[in-house]
Amino acid sequence: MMPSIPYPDSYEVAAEPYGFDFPTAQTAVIMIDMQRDFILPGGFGASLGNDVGRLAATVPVARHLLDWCRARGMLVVHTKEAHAGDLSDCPLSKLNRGNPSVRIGDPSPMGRILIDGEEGSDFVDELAPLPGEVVIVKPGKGAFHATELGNILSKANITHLLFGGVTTEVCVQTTMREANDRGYECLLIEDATESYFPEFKQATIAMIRAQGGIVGWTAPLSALLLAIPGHLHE
Ligand code: C5J
Repeated sequence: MMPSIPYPDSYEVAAEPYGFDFPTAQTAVIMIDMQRDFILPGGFGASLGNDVGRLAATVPVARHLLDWCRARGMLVVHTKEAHAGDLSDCPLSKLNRGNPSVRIGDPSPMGRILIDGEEGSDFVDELAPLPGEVVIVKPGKGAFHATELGNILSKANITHLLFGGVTTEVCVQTTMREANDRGYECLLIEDATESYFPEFKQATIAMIRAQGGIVGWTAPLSALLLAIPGHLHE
């Protein structure tokens, strides 16, 4: 294999399929859709019959990832899948898909489902954005589609992205693929992401790192924490 050209001032994470080099000044963390509607009992995900406890278990790991990145001055981006109250940004195809008994925009115990500004569409308390952090409200599964994310990352000179959030095979994977096609080097933090379907999570991780990292890299949070010397036990 040809040796890759190193990024200046970068650190290496022991990742799969091989080491992931990242320069902290050009790295952002993107936390995907850690919203009550997907994670808490009584939300949209639970109403579809999913075991939301699987997703809730990632919240402390996701918080650890965010805090670690915050402590290193990295750009922090939070995304939420949410629509305007009049559903003008929700295509009929999305509204009707799956012939659901409850639809986007319908009332629920946490307000109208996946409508921006409603209780259920907001972030779980532990992962609320801090002042100054970027919040992307996205109508699609991918965070680059119909949002300002691409412009924000290029203005900040970001080249590398760390990913956490839910669900692994839907919004996380879609956004990683969008980012990969745009030239970003992407690392998925394996224990900061989850799916309602464990086999889908495992398949997504395998797909990302297949063929020499066709979509990017994956590593557990512990490997990221070890990457920067002197900060082993935060
Ligand atoms: C889904 C998401 N699964 N955030 N959304 O509809 O992955």
